[in-house]
Amino acid sequence: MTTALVTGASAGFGREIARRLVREGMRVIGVARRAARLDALAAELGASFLPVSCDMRDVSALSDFQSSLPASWRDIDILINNAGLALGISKAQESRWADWAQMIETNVTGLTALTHALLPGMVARRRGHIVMMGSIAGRYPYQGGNVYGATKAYVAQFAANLRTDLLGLPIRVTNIAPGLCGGSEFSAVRMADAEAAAAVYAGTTPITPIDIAEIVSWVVQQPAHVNVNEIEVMPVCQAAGGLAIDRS
Ligand code: 8X3
Repeated sequence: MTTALVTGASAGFGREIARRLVREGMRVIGVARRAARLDALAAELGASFLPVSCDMRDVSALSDFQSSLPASWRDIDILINNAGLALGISKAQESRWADWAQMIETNVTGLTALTHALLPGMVARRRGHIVMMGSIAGRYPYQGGNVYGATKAYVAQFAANLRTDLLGLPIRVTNIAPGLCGGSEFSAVRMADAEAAAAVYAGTTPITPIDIAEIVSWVVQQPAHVNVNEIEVMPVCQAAGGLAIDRS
């Protein structure tokens, strides 16, 4: 049976991806900080779901991750690097260092540490698929995107570089770059203000976690010789804007 590990599994994309992969007949290890949320998901998904409470900023726990699992769960076939967050929408010059540091620690360092920990096992077993949750913010600059977008640009380039290093091995790597998504805690966490977060979605029909889970499910179930390098997805109501000019 295929074993997938999903980070950020307690809510939003991660929870929906976990549900979907279990429905597709896989076993899922769900990683998140909030143990109670994971336990609720475990109650829903049963024996096919293993909840593991871990903070993506705890690099030493991530480095030893595999050895901390029950022996029968250690051979991880699919890693869904979903955990990540945006904090703040201020211009760079007005941003808080603590926000930047937390985004880098989670979106870059944690993701990289877990990937580093799981890669050798995938190589030894000659079986694996690493799926990154990137963002359109990693490609298109927008005001207030500063460090969040930069972390997602890292994720996209890390995925591309992994593909290059893994050439010759049957291990796949995919970067998924979603645009405006609703139905998750993303904007509430970013804005720390429920009203401002709700306003992000006013008058829109955003992508949902179910849409993302559908894409992940499709990507990981392609024939073994097919590697989906990257998927960029926006809701129909969103498009890239233009360049900015200061005429003052
Ligand atoms: C989420 C997409 O547009 O809020 O990564 O940066 S966006």
